Amino acid sequence: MISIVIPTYRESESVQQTLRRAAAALWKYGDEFELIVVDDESDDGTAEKAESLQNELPVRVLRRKGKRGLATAVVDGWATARGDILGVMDGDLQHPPEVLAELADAMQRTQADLVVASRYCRGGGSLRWPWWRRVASAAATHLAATVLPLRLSGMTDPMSGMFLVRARAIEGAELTPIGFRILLEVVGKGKIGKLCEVPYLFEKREQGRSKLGARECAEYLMHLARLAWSTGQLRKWMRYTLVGLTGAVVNLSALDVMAVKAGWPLAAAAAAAIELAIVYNFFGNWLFTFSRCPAGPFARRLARYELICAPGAALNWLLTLSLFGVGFPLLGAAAVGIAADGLVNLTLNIPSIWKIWGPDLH
Ligand SMILES: Nc1nc2c(ncn2[C@@H]2O[C@H](COP(=O)(O)OP(=O)(O)OP(=O)(O)O)[C@@H](O)[C@H]2O)c(=O)[nH]1
Ligand SMILES: [Mg+2]
Repeated sequence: MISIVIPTYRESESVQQTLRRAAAALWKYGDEFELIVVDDESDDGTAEKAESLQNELPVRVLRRKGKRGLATAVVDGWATARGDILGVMDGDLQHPPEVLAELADAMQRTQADLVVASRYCRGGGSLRWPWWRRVASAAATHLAATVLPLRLSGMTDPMSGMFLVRARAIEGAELTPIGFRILLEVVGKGKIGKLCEVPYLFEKREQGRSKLGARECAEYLMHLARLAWSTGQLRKWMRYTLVGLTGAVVNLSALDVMAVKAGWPLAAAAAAAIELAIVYNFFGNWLFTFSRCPAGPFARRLARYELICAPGAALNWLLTLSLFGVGFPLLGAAAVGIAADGLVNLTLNIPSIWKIWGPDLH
């Protein structure tokens, strides 16, 4: 049985159509299902409108009193669910309800534990969304992938609010999300083996009002930080930072020895020092940060690491040479280069860099 939770707050204009279309899609799919509307005391009659469909559709309405929050509404809804497959979707028609059938079909076909409707995999997208929402969404997605690279590896849309998960995958997991993002909590705390994604087009909101604001953004950051801690990725982050900092010392010392003490030409010394630091970082992270990662294939992993680090390394080299050229002390110039290199990798490359030490590290 499939249990779909639909969290609502002031969605009286769209809730009935959401329920009718969701039910039609799941009837067509063929499996038994229930739709659970979780409403937080909407004062526009949302709950009543949903309840009025209870005789025609398999709908239940859970009215929460004195509580707010999308993600906790989903957890409370799932707690009353009878299905072995749990799901969630918005009640404002931004998630086309017909996609539910595609998710169910994909789960059955692939036997995945989690099937996510994604805007960012091939074929997905957002319709008529203002540019600033697109940028904010992409930035928040990248941030999540950067903070939790191991858990979110292979997932293009970790912010998605539409997905199905097998109940057994989150059985016993204590889900205590803050704010809007329930999927992060599921992936962070559940035992998700196989993941599958289905592309979909996120619609523009036509009715009602958005509940996403500054407060939800702050809660998102808090939620990410808490998940980084509880999934152990914060510890890995600390180790990764330590390797990076000692790698900077390797870079600076090698430059000093080669350029100053041994008198190598600066361009060659800087390149060699940077390369030495890259190799040091690779082995440092392999042994210290990701101590349980699989050993091989070694050369390919190192080659991939070198490739991803190349743009940052080139910037490092250029800055070292040009700043020294305009009068900076050599090690000062190199320190600026190293900082810029680190920043490039931190902001753009963490998800792909961490993958190098194996996709199944936790
Ligand atoms: N029960 C419950 N539902 C909520 C709450 N906040 C939002 N929702 C519902 O969660 C779904 C998503 O919220 P939206 O405000 O549409 O968020 P969004 O889709 O990210 O943002 P927009 O694109 O601006 O609509 C909708 O069905 C809302 O009614 C809440 O505090 N409690
Ligand atoms: Mg919405």
